[in-house]
Amino acid sequence: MPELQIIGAPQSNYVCVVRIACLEKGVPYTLVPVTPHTPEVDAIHPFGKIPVMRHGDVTLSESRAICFYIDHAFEGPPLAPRNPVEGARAEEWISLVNTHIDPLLVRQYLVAHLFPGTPDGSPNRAAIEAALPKMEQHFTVLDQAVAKTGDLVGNTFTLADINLLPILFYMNKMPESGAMLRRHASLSSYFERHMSRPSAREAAPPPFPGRQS
Ligand SMILES: N[C@@H](CCC(=O)N[C@@H](CS)C(=O)NCC(=O)O)C(=O)O
Repeated sequence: MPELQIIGAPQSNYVCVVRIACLEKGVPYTLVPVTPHTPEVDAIHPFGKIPVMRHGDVTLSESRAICFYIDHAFEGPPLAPRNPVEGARAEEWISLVNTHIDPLLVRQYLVAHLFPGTPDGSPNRAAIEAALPKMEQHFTVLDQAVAKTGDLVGNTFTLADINLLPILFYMNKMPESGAMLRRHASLSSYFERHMSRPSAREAAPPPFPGRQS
């Protein structure tokens, strides 16, 4: 069996997603920790984004496609439910996370803290303040979604949860979003419980180079 390579910096929430997927499935992998737009990445992703994957002759970009491959090419517990309704429900959440939650919570809010582009490197307060009211709405939606069973879909940990967890990991670290998380009791206990999974602990994003947290 050829080596499965997950290519991308471990600080990326999407790299974290595919690493958790490998660990939950029980698939051994090697992490190649490179940043976006490096030759290893550009050779596979048409827009140079991470993660990308290499497994023998198979190369893939996009976290959802990589997770599909991990879930279907290997033995192990299903990451996405095989039941049509629950499978569709998981896809619904993955899409909501990728097209709504990540753009607001990560690309707008987190980036305004970590890569603000301000002259003195201080957080971009305008971008943060603009994000907060919309984030409150997102946190409420997620809080209600996990209130009943403690999972996004059914009562098991699925690929939908795997997609959300790395984003919550970063939200927990930032001041406004950390306080927001703690104010949403169901989401907060969901986060604490799933972060204690061995897969989530092993794949947790390390600090960005040159930063403390
Ligand atoms: N839709 C992609 C998104 C991947 C993505 O946005 N990766 C970020 C790192 S978390 C990236 O490569 N950013 C560099 C860029 O946008 O140029 C996926 O699901 O894999």
